Amino acid sequence: MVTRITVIGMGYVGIPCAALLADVDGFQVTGLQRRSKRSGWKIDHLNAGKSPFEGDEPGLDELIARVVAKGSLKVTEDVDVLKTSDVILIDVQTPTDENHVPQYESLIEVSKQIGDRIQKGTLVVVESTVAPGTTQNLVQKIIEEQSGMSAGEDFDLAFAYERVMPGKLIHNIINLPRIVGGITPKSGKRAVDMYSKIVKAKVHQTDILTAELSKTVENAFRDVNIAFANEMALVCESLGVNVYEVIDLVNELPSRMMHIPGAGVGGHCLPKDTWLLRYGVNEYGAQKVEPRFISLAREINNYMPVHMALLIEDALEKKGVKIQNATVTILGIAYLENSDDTRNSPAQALIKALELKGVKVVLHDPYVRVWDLGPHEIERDLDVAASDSDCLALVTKHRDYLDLDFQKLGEKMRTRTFVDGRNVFKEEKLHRYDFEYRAIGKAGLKR
Ligand code: SAJ
Repeated sequence: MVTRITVIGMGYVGIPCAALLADVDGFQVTGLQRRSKRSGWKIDHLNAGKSPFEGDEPGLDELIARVVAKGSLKVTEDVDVLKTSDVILIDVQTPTDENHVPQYESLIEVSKQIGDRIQKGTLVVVESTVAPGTTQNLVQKIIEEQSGMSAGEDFDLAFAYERVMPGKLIHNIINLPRIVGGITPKSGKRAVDMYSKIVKAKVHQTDILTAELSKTVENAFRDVNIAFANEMALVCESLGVNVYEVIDLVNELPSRMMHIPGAGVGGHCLPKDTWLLRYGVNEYGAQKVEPRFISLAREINNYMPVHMALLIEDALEKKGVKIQNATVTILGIAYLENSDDTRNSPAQALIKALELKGVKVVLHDPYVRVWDLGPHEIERDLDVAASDSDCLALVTKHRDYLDLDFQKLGEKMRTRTFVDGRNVFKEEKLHRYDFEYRAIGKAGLKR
């Protein structure tokens, strides 16, 4: 018997998940994607058997080509596919706004679409990251209202979060343990059985709220760890010590896993999951809680691009260039190395900080194709991006930047300054080419 699975939202999570499920015997998968201006092209692209991602995604290109050729994966914009689905996975974006409130427009819209079309016996699984309490208080309510059915009786409902990151989409889905929370043990078991077909690691079964919480807690935990490293980087800069050496020494102790400081923390998850956690407890909890520790971590991590701008200004001053007259080339617009993903990239905050100081900003990235966060073009040729520039500011550790030719770049630049946001180079090397060098955590402000 064929199981018909619909995956709503063809993004970083929905695509690899749909492709992996489509590779399972007996699973027929449909990706549901709006034909929007920004993402509509993905429908035809995927149906032609091609991955829409520019960065490295080991295994994904071949997998998509294979399952599309075999006919077990197709993508459509027709929501009526929901009427004939045995399983529906929700993989839509859940961003937060400037006040840190989750923007659930997409989640609400697809919940209504599901509620209007769902058949008895269907299993609905929320994979999108949500504030704890959302699956039951929002998704379940909407589906029940629209359909007149009851979750756990007429249809099954679960929350099962992903742990993917760009560059490891397939690897993480297959190899990392999965947490599944069901509205009833039966709903959970159905979801566990499905994931067990694609996940090699353990698939844990729990309740929905515990599963929602573990997702946001694990990312808030990572954010706090990075914030600690960032704060220590600022301390070390001030004292003239290399924080990376300190980290190596600290990490000699078992179970001390000090994280890595840098130009900022981006991505779809870390910058917002703390706020989802806060929203969940205040919206659905018995008492209001104002989480101080994790909110402070957010503040520290958000400061890092601003600090990058100060390091840039300082290096320029040393070379006699006023920041308002400078052209600064940012190396790396993606938030993660060797990826084309720009979601909440620290580069965005750095551009803003620099432009406030009157800087002309030039962007370089070897992978990023779509950048709709400002009027800037992205230059792909490094020599062109460096021409007449007063400063190179490295934000993302793309492999293309690991072996820069400073002699050649220096000749193209107007002023030789380099600000290293990811500990890629040693100060001595830059000095050899007459560059003024600043770096997060080891070569701080000189004034
Ligand atoms: N970063 C640092 N220092 C570090 C680690 C990361 O500054 O020590 C920065 C990175 O440069 C990046 C940001 O933090 O800008 C996020 O990096 P990340 O490695 O956490 O990558 P994400 O956000 O794509 O993925 C994380 C993953 N978490 C990990 O533990 C590696 C992934 O497992 C989660 O599934 C994902 O968040 C998610 O979907 O929540």
